[in-house]
Amino acid sequence: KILPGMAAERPSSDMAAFRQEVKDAKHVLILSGAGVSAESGVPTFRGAGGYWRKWQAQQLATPEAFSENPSLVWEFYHHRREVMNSKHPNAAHKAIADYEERMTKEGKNVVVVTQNIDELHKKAGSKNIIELHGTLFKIRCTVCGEVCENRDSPICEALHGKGEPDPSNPDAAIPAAELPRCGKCNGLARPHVVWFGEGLDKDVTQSAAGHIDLCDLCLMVGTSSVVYPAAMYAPQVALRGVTVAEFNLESTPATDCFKYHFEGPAGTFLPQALA
Ligand code: BV8
Ligand code: ZN
Repeated sequence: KILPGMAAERPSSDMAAFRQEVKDAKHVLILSGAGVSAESGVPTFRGAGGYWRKWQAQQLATPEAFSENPSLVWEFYHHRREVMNSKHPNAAHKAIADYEERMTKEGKNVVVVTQNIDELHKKAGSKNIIELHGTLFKIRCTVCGEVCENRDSPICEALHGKGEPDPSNPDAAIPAAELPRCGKCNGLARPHVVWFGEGLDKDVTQSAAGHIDLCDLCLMVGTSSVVYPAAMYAPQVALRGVTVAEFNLESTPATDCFKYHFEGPAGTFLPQALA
């Protein structure tokens, strides 16, 4: 779809031209989705990786699913936490972190606004990160609201060895009393992530909005642009007439809004673009 005032021609794939814009930029917004972690072996939400047992993520990542069956939802998140024990940042995360380090030394600004909850940008050394949808490694009390970091593996005894993705695995049906509990009031704890139907933290959306309004270059890496409000951010930047470059294996509903589209693995193209 061509938004008003947008260049109507197809996005460019001229890396040399884009690299020149990277050199001139002073405030860079890097938006990322599951695709930036794909080459680290972290399953994306689409395609085969998008299933756990017989469900898709968006059927389990909801407050309704959690209140109906907290044990099943905790198995899902416990599994995703455990998976991260053996996953590491890939060349795309590293290129982004190295670029931020260089730009900071030159007094310039780079911020990563990620939809991912896997903390791989952090592990790669990125400092200026906004986690739009929270993180796998924080839990929040459903009673008193206490948020705390939790990297325990397993997060609790009852989940030890549970959460295997194969559909033949029976649901663990863990009693709520044995699920992760709040360290302060012993209330039932939940993953500190944003589920479908839940609003994003207002401080998070406000700081993201600041970068959307101030950036002079935007990269959109490994996202299918289907989940809102994150899917609106890059088109909003493009509407300001600021250059947006999309890095993805395929075109997305947002591709035509952007000045550049680099089709291929982020692990290949980001190091080229940001070197
Ligand atoms: C809200 C955390 C309101 C949890 C996530 C109908 C129309 C429009 C909107 C809606 C609608 N019905 C409902 C909505 C709203 C809903 C929404 O957008 N739904 C979608 C499905 C239509 N949004 C919400 O509910 C949001 N909240 O609107 O609240 C409100 C407001 C105020 C007050 C109260 C309520 C909350 C959404 C957040 C949900 N949480 N994650 C968890 O992870 O478990 S979303 C989750 O899915 C991710 O965080 C991410 O955002 C999304 C998946 O998208 P991607 O990251 O893009 O991943 P995906 O697999 O889809 O794509 C990967 C891409 O990478 C692909 O394009 C692929 O080609 C590419 N790729 C793969 N490999 C590579 C690669 N690219 C480069 N290199 C590679 N190697
Ligand atoms: Zn509590």
